[in-house]
Amino acid sequence: MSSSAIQDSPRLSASSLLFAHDAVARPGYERTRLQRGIVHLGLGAFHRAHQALYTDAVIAQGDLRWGILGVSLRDPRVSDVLARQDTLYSVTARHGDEARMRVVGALRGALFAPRDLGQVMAAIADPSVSIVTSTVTEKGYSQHPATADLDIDDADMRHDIAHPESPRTTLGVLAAGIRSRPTGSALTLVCCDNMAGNGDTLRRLLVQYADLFDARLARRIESDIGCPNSMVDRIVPAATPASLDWAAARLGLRDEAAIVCEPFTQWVIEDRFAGLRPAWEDAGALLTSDVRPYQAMKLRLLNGTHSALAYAGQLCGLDTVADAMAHPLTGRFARRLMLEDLHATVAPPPGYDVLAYCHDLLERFENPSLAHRTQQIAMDGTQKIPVRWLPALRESLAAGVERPQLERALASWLHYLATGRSDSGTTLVISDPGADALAARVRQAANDVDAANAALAHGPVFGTQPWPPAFAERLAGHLSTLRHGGMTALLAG
Ligand code: CS2
Repeated sequence: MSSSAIQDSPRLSASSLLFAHDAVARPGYERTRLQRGIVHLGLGAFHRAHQALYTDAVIAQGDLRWGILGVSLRDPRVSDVLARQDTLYSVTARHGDEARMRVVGALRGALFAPRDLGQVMAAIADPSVSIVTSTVTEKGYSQHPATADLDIDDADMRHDIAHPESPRTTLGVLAAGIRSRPTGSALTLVCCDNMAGNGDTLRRLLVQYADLFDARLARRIESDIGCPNSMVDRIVPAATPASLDWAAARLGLRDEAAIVCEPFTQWVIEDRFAGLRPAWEDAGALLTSDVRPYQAMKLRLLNGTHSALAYAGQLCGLDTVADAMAHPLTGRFARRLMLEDLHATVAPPPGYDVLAYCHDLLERFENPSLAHRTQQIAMDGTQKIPVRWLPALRESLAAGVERPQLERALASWLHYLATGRSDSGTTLVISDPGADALAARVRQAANDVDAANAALAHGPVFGTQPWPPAFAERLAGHLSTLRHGGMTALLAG
């Protein structure tokens, strides 16, 4: 199909779905009978390609209670696009020449919280909703980076504390909805963001927030609301004009919310629900009593290596993860970081072969059909690095073990933040609200040793415990190498 024909294809909707290409799987249930059992906060591509698909599979097995009301909190574009498509969208799992496309019907509505706040709060308050899932990114939980407690200095949080009935933040919206729920109606919040102890963190912050204006609500959240920890995994790059055109040609319809992602998917959830839940295990999720080993394995090995590829890729002018994996220096760096440094810090979850897991990960990163941009993963490093790299580094240094590749990764991130330029001089787009303060410390230092020490003393990222002087010296050495010879010098040898 020519590109103008692709642009002009009819738009995906409940009525046009009939005309989708035959190979496309579609909702195997009557959508008009779907009830609303889940509210989801953060309607980005990840949710739509992950939790929504597990739920879609449960619904397709005949349990029609679990339709999802999707809520965007920051940007109305996705909810508006979905609303125009009768909340239908396609997901294509793609690796190399293999591609499987399905149209997902699990969304029962798509709202934009700042505009549709009353409806959002009413849905969270509705006793027939027994689950609220969230993917609002690490920075979406109003957590103070230095203290890990509620960030009461944040402007939106200050607004919510003063006006809890018209909230702007994730915590504010959740608390306002829960406050209006009839007592005794069980609710579970399933946090699906990449944070260690994500459910515990959400509960703690929500209780701290509620305590500021309604102590009874805080006690109720503490005792009645389920907050299981969960580990989520699927590589889901942001859509691009090219991926939307590719999906339209395959679908035979224009889908402005189309997702192209990897085939792999994993969801491990603690079985600590307060009330009803979909039988997600029938769709492949693992329900377990302790998710921490799975979280540590995934956050360190997958996300840790991803972040390293992102900064190395940005500095070397490599646009995608697959490009960075294919590049001799950055590809070798990623393999060594994962297999030599990070692997050694991970305790295997029950029955897991962590080395096999690593090799699968490397193959997933090499997937040539995903345009997973290094710039996307490089975002919000000040939120991600303390979760992905620093626990492994701290533990190793405390045991007297050096992690040479991880230390290089850390230096490359600081260099990226401080210079804002690739090795060839291209200006990089850095998107991280917490970055300026850290970058300024490195930039203003008189020499590399001061720069390393100043960075490590930045509590919001590196914590308040001192770091070993010998480690700071090695970091300074890497910063100097980077200044003089860029990533090629850092990764050579
Ligand atoms: C990535 C993750 O953007 C990022 O920071 O590391 O989104 C990653 O793709 C997912 O966690 C994979 O499950």
